[in-house]
Amino acid sequence: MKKLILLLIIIPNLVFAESMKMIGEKGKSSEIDKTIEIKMYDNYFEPNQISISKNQTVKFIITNYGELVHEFNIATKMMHLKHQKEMAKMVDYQILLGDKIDKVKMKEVAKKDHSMAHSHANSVLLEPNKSGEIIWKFTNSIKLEAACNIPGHYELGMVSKFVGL
Ligand SMILES: [Cu+2]
Repeated sequence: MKKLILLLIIIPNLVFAESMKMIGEKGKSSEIDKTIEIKMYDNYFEPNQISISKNQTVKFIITNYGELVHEFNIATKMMHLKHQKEMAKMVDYQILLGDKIDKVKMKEVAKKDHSMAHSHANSVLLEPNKSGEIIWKFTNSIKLEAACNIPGHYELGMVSKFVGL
């Protein structure tokens, strides 16, 4: 029984690690091939298309010029759709407040629900007028897009396609 429980804990994490590996890996600052500036508005990114080559390490400097909280998350469309459910939960928990992130509450809730911790190397979540950085190495030829998964934003077009992989 103990083994079974252990497996049940390990398997979802392995699956997660696997899909994360599929989209690439956290890049090293000593290996940056190019830097791309991303501007966030309500509710779109500039640029909405990003050229990447396989095995490039890219530093993204992301700034939120909008009036709402936005996310920049590098993943497959499938992963984004899954992630949107977590984001909806963050709104339910009142962690996401339109133009604010309640970080105290986020920490509190994350103790019970780890999906709410929201610290992955492939994404940043930014309040208005804040900037963030991601260094990402694109190790695979796979269809990727950067998206904001805050409820409604993706549907409104807050997505930027990666081309060239
Ligand atoms: Cu957004």
